Amino acid sequence: MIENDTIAAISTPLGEGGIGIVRLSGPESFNIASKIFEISSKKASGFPVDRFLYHGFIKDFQNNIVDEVLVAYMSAPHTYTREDIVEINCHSGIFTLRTIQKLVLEAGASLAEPGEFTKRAFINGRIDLSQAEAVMNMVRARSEQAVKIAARGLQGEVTSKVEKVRESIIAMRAPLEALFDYPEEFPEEELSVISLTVHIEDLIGYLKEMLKGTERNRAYQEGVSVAIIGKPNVGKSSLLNILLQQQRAIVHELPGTTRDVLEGYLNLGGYPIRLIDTAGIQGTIDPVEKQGIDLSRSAAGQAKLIIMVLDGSENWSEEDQEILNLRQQDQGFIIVINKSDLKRKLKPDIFSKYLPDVNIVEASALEGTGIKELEEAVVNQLDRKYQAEKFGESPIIVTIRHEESIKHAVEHLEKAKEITTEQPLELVSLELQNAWDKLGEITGDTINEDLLDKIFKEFCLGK
Ligand SMILES: Nc1nc2c(ncn2[C@@H]2O[C@H](COP(=O)(O)OP(=O)(O)OP(=O)(O)O)[C@@H](O)[C@H]2O)c(=O)[nH]1
Ligand SMILES: [Mg+2]
Repeated sequence: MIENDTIAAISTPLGEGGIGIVRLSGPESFNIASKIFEISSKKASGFPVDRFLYHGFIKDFQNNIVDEVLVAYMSAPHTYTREDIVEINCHSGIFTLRTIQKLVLEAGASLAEPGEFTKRAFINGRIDLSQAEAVMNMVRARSEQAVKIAARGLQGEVTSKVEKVRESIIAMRAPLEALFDYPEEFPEEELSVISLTVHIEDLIGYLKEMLKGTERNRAYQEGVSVAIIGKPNVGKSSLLNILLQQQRAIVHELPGTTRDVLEGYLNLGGYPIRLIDTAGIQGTIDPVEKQGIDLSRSAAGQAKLIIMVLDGSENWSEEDQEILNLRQQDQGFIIVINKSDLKRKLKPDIFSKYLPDVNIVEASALEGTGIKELEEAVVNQLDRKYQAEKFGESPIIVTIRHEESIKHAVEHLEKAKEITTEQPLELVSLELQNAWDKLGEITGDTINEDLLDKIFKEFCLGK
């Protein structure tokens, strides 16, 4: 599966910045780069010396200077892709980066597909598939916790656990296979079915342990959506702004100010949070407002946690009751009684009646009181939802793909365990083989080309 062409792409974000990098990988990397790179020092003997930085200029084919750059050449196999790599460090301007990319393509490179550098690292055996996915998780990490989980994945923690189980499966299958191949030499009576069953049970336990905390790790990695809902004018947008510490949404004394779903990102207790402000929910005949309210309902439906805002200076209403009914069983839920700077009208008995166990925070978005308490309530609810144990001791399965493979492997092992008592042992061996295959999908050892392509397509360009 070794690919032979030389690929290139801009590997840093497209935007103004100190440095931008155009990266090449493949056997022609150096030849291609040298067509457009003019080294400044005439004394640079032996160019290119492996892993040295060379100062010089990128020139187009009409000999015009495009940019002043530093170029590094790294020879195979000790590189990210295990191929020859050239990195052109230029000034990070969109036009400069694009021009240099265009020049290397004209000089013979082909444009890398998203994730193709990492795919080559996988194909060439430098990393396995779970490590490649950890690379993507690292790039996307939006909190300290997410970085820690990705770093553990990068070091091959998932792989080593999975490989341990796969080795045990091989060890279990060996006597079974010997029995099928040489029945005279290995009489069936000598095979301990009981010890086989115990072994399989151990593996099932080990794999199930790996699945614990999956949802939480995914929450750290992918973030959690939290929707702020409530009647018009209760202060939802004011709360969004104060939590985000920026004027993200328009706040106005007129009810029905927010018409669309707005969102912003923040970090609370290690959770990257997508905070969603919604249009105030009420009965309306205005078609635009109606559409906004439909969006509010659907945002509420998709959120992991709902913050329902009430205006403490008003009484509980039927509309509040309707909004309360949007809450689903598996969602976290917090009530904010806002406008606590005003005279309180909302009667406390309403909560004992409708919301006996609910988490209530009193706040004033105007004066900034109760916000810390609200943040703590959010983290508490998420910790409870994801059963956060002490971080670091937990397993690190993050992706749904890994989770599915492990679950399937467990199913095969459970089948294998069942049939050990009934025989035939050929079927036990087959189920063990299936479990082994399923686990191999995690490391990429047993995976088909289409799935591989699908995984790497999700990577960003230049990675
Ligand atoms: N006194 C007081 N006024 C507040 C407080 N929070 C918000 N307000 C005011 O209430 C009005 C409505 O605030 P918004 O944040 O726009 O309310 P909203 O819930 O987003 O309203 P819609 O977008 O119309 O659904 C504005 O005039 C705010 O200044 C508060 O804690 N105390
Ligand atoms: Mg609003």
